[in-house]
Amino acid sequence: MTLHASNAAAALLGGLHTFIEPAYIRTDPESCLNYGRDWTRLHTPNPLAVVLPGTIKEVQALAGYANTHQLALVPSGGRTGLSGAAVACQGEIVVSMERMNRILDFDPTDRSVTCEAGVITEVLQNFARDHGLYYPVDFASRGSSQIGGNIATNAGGIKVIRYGLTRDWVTGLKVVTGRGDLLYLNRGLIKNASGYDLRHLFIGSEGTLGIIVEATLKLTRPLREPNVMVLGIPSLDSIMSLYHVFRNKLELSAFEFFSERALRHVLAKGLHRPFETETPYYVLIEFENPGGLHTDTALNLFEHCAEQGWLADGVISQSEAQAQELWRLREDISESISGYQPYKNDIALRISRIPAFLNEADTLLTREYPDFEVLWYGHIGDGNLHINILKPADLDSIAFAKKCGGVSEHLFTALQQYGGSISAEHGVGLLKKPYLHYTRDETEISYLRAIKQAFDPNGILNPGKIFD
Ligand code: S2G
Ligand code: ZN
Repeated sequence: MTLHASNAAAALLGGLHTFIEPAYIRTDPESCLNYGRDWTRLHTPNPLAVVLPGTIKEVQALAGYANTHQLALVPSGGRTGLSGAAVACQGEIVVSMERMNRILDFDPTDRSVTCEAGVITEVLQNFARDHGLYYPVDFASRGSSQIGGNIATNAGGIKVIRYGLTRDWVTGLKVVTGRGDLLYLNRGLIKNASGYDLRHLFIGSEGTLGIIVEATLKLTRPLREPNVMVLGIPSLDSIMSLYHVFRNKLELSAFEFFSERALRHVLAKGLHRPFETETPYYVLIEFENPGGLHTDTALNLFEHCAEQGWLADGVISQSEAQAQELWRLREDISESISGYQPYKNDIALRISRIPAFLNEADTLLTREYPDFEVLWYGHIGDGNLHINILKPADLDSIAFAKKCGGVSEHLFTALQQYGGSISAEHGVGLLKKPYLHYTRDETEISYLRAIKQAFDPNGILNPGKIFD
C-alpha cells in the first residue's frame, strides 16, 4: 500500500495542522502533480503532500516535525529546474516557498535588497530597476523562477561573463538547516573574515543542506544603452578567435552562441532571421554603448573578423526594441524545443579548451546520434555549452533517455580529459547524479557527504539528490 492511503499518512498529515493552517496543506492530485516536479519529465511526481509555509517559524517547525517522524522534505521554488532537484516522487513533503514572497528591505546606500525566498526573479529585477539599480543575474525563466531556487542552484544565465553567478550577489542568507536551526549568514556584509563562510555552502546545494528562507542581495548600476550584435559564423573554430578580439576592445556583458538548427526552431515560432545569410552558427554579443561611443569600434572589429573569415554576416541593434528582438533568437530556443522533450547536456569548460573540445564533441555526437537532431547553444563566453538532443516522435522517452545516457558517458569521458564539469548551471539533482564521478572524485564526494551529515544528520532534506 502506498504511504498516502495508509492511516499512518493521515496521522502524519494531521500532525502538520498543529503548526500549518489546513488551507496550506494540500494533497489533491493537481497540487501533487504541479508541485511534485520541475521542468524535467522523467519521474512521476508522488509527494505525500504539498505544504506552503508562511513564516520562518513554520519552516522550522516543519523541519523539526520531519526529523521526529523521519519525513523527507523537498524545498520548492519556481520549479524551473532541469535536473530533477525539485522532483518529489517518493512520498516526500514538498515545501513550497511561494507564500513567502515579500521584499523586506532596501537600502540605497548599501545598494542591497532583502527578500523572502519566494520572490519571483523578475519581480526583484523590476524592483531594482524601479529604484534606479540592476540585479544582473538573468535568464529565460526569470518570470517563474524564485530567488530561493536561484540561490539553491547558483543560477547563471546570460550575463555571467560580466556579472558572475548568483553566488556573487548574495551578501546575506537566512536558512533553516536539516536540524531545524535558523542560521543568519554574513548579514549583508561585503567583508567578514570571521571564519568559514557558510553562506557559500548553501548556494548551489539544491535544497540538500537547508531551506533558504531569506536572502540579502547586492545590486549594481544599470547597463548604459546596451547594444546587441548577432554575427553569422561559418565554423566552430572561429568563435573563440572572434571572442578574444571583441572582448579585448569592448566591455561585453554577454557572449552567447547558437547553431542554425537551434535558430530554425525559434524561427518556426514566428521570429525573423537576423540577416539574409544562413550560417552554421551564430554569436550574440552584448556591450555597453552609451551615446554610441563604441559603435565605430564594434564596426571596425566586425570588418577585421570578416577579413579573417571568422564571420560571414551580422547585424547591430539600432534600438532597444531591436536588441530585445535579437535576444529572443537566443533566449527563446529552450521554449521553442520543449515540445521535443529534449535530453539536455549542460557542460562547462575553461574557455581556452573550448575550441579543441567543440570539434571532438561535434565528431562524437555526429557519430553517436546519426539519426537524432542535435542542437548546440549556450553561454560560450563563460565556457558553458548547452547540447540538446531532440526526441524523435516515434521513440519512447525511456528508450530515448537510455540512448542519450549512454552517449553522455562518452561525452563526459571526453570532457574529463579537458577538466570540464558535467553540469555548468543546471545542477545535478537526479538526472546528473549517475555521472557525478566524472567531475567529483570519491575523496571529494566523501567531504560532500560529511558536510551533508553536519547540516542534515537525519537526511530529511531532498534525499537522493546530487548523491545517495
Ligand atoms: C539556456 C535554459 C534551459 C535549457 O537557454 O541558457 O540554460 O533549455 C538554458 O537548457
Ligand atoms: Zn543556460
